[in-house]
Amino acid sequence: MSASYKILSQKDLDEISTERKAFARDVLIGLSEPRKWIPARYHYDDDGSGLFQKIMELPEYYPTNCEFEILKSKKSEIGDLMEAHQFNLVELGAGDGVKTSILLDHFMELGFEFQYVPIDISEGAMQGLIDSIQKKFPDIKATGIVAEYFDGLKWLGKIGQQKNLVLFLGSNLGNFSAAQAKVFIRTLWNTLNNNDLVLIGFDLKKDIDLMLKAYNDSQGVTSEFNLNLLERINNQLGGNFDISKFRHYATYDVFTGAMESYLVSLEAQTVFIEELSETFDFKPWEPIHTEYSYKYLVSDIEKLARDTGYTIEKHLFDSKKYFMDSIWRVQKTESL
Ligand code: AVJ
Repeated sequence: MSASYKILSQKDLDEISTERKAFARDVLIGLSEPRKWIPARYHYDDDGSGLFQKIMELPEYYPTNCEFEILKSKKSEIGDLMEAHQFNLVELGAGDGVKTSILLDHFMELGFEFQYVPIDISEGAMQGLIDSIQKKFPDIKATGIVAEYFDGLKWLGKIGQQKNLVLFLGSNLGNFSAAQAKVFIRTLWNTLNNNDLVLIGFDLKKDIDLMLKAYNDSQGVTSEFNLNLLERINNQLGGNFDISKFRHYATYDVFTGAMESYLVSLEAQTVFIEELSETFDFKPWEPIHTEYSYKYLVSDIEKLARDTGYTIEKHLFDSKKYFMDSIWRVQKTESL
């Protein structure tokens, strides 16, 4: 094997420490509040991203299977919308890109000249993605960006007047509250050009038992994924969480329409986090909130599009109507 190099610049090092500092700050804030919480985005260190890839292979985790079906059966409807055959195919929260490869394959067949720009917060996931893309599609031009969504959008805003199709698959938007989702989608609108397209995956409201099963899988992978947050605190911030003294708990809030995930302390305990020089007390059965996954009605989705300056091109459903990929067009005319 030939030697391989990795050169880290001061900028890379700054970024590593700012990401760790942001994590430390958010953990300090979240664990100091009377209702303890940790932002969901911290699930996705390299280990967590790997565990989420395992979740996507679970039979109970229907969103992935549904979106696969949609992309496979509706890919030509998506291709038909790309009148300009030169564009950037931008993907927010790309992960392993397995679903996206259906579209990459189709667009290659159609002879489109596009650049694939996956954006993901995990460098490990990005490395895996770029490797598999190069293997499957040696002719695709791809530029991977390791960044969180808003920083990724800043980059997108700088690339100028090119036509863009932005993918936001897998109900990643579901982690945002209605207010946060609106801000995010409008920020996306700001960075895009008139007539650009976005394709957003929404998990739809459905039978509650099906949703509960998807977030409480029989193999315990979702539990591992959630508990990995505490491992990450131990590894990156010098915490001394005993993982066996917490359990994963996921429930559906019928008022807000969100699946909610928690880590529940099984006994009275005190945890020390070196990086914060701070201890945190847990009462028996005290929860840490770790995630919202909002479920939508079609009417909620249409209102969100209207309120943020898009027109709806197409709603693409799976055969069971559990999930929807909705395609919107950026509208920047005087009529707004
Ligand atoms: C990656 C945010 C779409 O909310 O369904 C899966 C993450 N959490 N199982 C979701 C997740 C527990 C997932 N998203």
